[in-house]
Amino acid sequence: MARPPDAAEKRLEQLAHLLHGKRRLLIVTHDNPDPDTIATGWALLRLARRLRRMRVDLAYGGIIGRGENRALLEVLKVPLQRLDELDPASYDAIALVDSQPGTGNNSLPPGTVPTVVIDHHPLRRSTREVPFYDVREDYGASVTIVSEYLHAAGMRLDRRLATAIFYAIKAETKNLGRDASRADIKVFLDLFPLVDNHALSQIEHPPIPRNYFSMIDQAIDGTRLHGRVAVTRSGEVSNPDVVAEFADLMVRLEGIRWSLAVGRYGPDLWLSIRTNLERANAGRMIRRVVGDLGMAGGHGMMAGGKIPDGAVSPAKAAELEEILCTRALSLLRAEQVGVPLVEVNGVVRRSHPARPPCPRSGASPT
Ligand SMILES: [Mn+2]
Repeated sequence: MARPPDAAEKRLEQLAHLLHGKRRLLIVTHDNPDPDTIATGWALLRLARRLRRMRVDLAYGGIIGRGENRALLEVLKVPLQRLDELDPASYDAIALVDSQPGTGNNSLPPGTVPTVVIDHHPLRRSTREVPFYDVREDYGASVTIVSEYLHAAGMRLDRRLATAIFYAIKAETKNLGRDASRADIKVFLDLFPLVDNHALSQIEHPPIPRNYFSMIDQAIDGTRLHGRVAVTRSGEVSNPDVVAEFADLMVRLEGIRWSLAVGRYGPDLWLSIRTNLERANAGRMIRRVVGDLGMAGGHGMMAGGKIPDGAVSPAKAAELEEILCTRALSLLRAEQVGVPLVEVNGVVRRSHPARPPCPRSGASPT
């Protein structure tokens, strides 16, 4: 769907009008922020400061797990703060980026109606109450939306911000190969000459902590193959991002079309779905898998979800994992009984007693 070329200018005017008279803006990313939400928030921070003389802070909830994301913040010196160290009530405007109210994946106090929402996930009803929202489901990255505003405002980007935006589009769309739109490609190409390639390389190849390899070991151990579907039950993970990393890893396995990864972090159960089928809808799939057990959302080829308090006890976690895996496998019309990912010298790799295969061998398909 083509937009008139002046669409960004109009939106920019509306935004400037809305922020008129405001003194403090708080921009909030989604929890366990990824490069897209971080870059969107940072770009919006710069834009808001340009539009209005106001104090603008950028904050996140959850934790920053992936080494790449930690490197992004460090190398580019992104001014991202912890939300629990700020008081949302002391701001007269709040912006939510790459997320929407009521999704359960941001740490705004419940009932908070933001002034601004910028996102590319499916539009939610509660977002219609937000004074300024720009939600474009056809965009591969939220940061592309704000980049169009920066362009319309005639702002020149410095190398740090340009690199952050470029990397966000690169990571979110897997080098433009996953859910990328023409708009994403345009911003990506426009920014290419401005990128700090040394910084980008440091971000994409960060030092790996030793426990990363234990996590890989855990993922391999907990993976069963059900035809073209890989299911990973990783047990406890060191941070929620790891679950998405497992799903990313397993969907690369030859012959695999879908991957589902489930992991326990704190009291919650986290899950991620990936597919390499370009016409699939991973977002719809994960919502059907999760149902009313928790919250979930996503895009065509990637999606994530969470079952709050789904891991308060190992027994409860195991029961829920069973339900989620069984649902996913039947929705994908895959065999309920899988085979281990790795065999050593023809011997099936040991299975961690805390992580039974999904579902337990011999379970009858439902
Ligand atoms: Mn995004």
